[in-house]
Amino acid sequence: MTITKESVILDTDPGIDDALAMFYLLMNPKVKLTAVTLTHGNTNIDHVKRNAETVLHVMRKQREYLKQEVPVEELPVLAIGSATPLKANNLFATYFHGVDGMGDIYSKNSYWEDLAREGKPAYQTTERDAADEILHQLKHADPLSISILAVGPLTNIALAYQRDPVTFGRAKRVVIMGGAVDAPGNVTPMAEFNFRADPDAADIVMNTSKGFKHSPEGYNARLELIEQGKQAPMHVVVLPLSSEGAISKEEYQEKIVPVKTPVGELCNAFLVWTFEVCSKLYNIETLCPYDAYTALLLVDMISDKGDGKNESSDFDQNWESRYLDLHVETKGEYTLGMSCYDNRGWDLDTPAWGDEQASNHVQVIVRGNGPRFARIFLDSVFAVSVQ
Ligand SMILES: [Ca+2]
Repeated sequence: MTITKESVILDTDPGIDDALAMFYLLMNPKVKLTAVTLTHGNTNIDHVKRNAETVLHVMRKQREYLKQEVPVEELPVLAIGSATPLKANNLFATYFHGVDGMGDIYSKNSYWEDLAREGKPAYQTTERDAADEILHQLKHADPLSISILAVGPLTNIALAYQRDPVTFGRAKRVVIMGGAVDAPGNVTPMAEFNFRADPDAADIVMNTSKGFKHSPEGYNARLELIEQGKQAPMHVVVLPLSSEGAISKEEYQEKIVPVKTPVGELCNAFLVWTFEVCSKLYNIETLCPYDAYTALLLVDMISDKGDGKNESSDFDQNWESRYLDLHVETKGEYTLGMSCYDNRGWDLDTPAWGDEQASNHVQVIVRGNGPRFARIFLDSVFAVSVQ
């Protein structure tokens, strides 16, 4: 059986759960990770860059350990992106990820920083910034063949759209970890961190979904628009906050702590911090690596060619979604970054935000399968290498 492999650009702010998502994607046989584009977010862009480099070098070490060789031209491009949100002030999550964004691993052990100095390639470099790299890759690939997975604030994605909306529309879909829909926020009562960290960018990206139809007709209409050099509506998928996708302390101790591979060593170095913080801040003994959970969502969507028809039932069996006219609050004093939609029902006489033609059409995931995620994630990133 041939495996359907999809090109994926990961936009990310590592970040602990970002690092876990990176490892999951780098090891996944269905994914060809063509770029890792970096944004401010969990910590500042300099720390984010160092962390991404560390993850990619640890992945190089993992390949050496497993005696796998990947030619340099097949390694992902690493592109540095925006240091600040479009309009808002920077918001960091160092209380959760540590000042360095990785649970203060560098101050405890210089090994992690020294890895990048070994002089061996772990990624491809570019002079382009993140938004330009995204556009460059979309322009030079078949239309609707590259997916974007965005697991940080959406600044780079919004910039790519603003710089060239026609080329941006060539992306097959953009799958986003973000927003709190029908649930409280995490960084404020109303808002989830990634949407709150750049609400203007998040709203711009939601707006790219206007006119999207997830059907064979919708797919063909997108292709036609692209062929005519026109802007095509974007398939925007949002995985909002939920309590699903958790890894328990027991699973961590059983499946991760004993793992002595390069990937296991790094994850253990930062997860010690994470479980302490979860216990101290939230009085919970579980970790919800939302970014990795969203990476699984993308992998489950790969069998969909973009026309709403899944060849495998992984998505249909494990995820439930609704299409919402979703917007993001950009001006609120108490509600900045809030996910807003009309939950009074669709059959009202007046459209929710005044103009029915202007409705967004965002696919929002309302249910997943947390235990399945924990099993798949732990098996694919850690179990293969337990010695
Ligand atoms: Ca993230």
